Amino acid sequence: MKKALIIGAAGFVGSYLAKELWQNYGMEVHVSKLPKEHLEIAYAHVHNLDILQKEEVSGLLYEILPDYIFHLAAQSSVSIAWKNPGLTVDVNVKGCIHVLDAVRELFYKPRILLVGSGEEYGRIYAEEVPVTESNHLRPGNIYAATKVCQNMIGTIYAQAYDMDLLMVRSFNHIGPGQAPIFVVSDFCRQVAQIEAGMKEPVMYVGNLKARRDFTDVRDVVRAYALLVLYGKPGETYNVGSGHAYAIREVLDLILSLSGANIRIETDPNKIRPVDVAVIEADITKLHQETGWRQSIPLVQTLQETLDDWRARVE
Ligand code: A2R
Repeated sequence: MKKALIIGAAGFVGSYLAKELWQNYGMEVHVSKLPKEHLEIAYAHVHNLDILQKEEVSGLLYEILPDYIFHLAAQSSVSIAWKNPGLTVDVNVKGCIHVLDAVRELFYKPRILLVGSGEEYGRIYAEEVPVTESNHLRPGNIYAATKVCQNMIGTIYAQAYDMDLLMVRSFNHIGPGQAPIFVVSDFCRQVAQIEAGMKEPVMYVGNLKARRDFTDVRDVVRAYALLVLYGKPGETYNVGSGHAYAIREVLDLILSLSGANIRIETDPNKIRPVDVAVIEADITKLHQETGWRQSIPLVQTLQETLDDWRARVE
């Protein structure tokens, strides 16, 4: 039985990935969380780990001896990265180096997937859409810059130390359970609160013109699993739907799922200092090498995310 370790599993993606690996691949699944976090997954072994402590990373790897390592741990909020760039650099760059060095020092070569972001492309010119993996990287925020750095360091480690390491640039992933600092979850929470009479019937929104590539988190973790099985070492893969929607279109879809009469207002706090107009993935490489295709349509994800918030606000 293959063993998988998911580092940083108490966030949005971790438990979905654990389920995918256990249910569809029969792997023995180990997950790590920060000591302060709470995480219970019936079919996974849960471990405490702070990736800023290199010895802790090495200790856990020797304890588990995983075949596959999924590195999800990150300070993944763009807005928190503006407020706390130092922490974001520490966790996303230094923490990643700790993981890579700990793996490099093992007596065998597990396969590692480093999870990056579509934000790494930053400003994408019209003629570059949809964006391929070889596109220029022009990160427009601190979070994106740290993920570019992670990708570059990963590429160097793969070459210099012949490590079995792959990287992904994941575009916006959405679904039930996501924190409301992300746009779809935020909108669904506001609608659920309005429906429950907990909030005036006004939605506060940021930049509605930005176009983003949204994929259901369950499709995203399916891509991660396929990539550790079929991807090529040293390579970077876009993971996205291949289609960008304006935030306005997403908002309208969510509103169409609710009977409530809702007014829209702009909240200046939700407008980011630098925003990128269009982010859309070219997913040819992922599809050609793994056969992956999006399977869950956007409207289904929005419906399930809204229903999840309806249950949570109750
Ligand atoms: O920041 P927190 O308290 O929410 O904890 C996050 C955790 N994390 C750490 N884990 C170990 N050592 C650290 N020093 C450390 N700092 C933060 O990593 C959180 O529980 C987890 C990452 O989960 P999320 O932020 O929810 O990311 P998500 O959506 O699961 O995405 C997974 C990956 C991330 O690398 C994103 O940047 C990328 O996909 O898009």
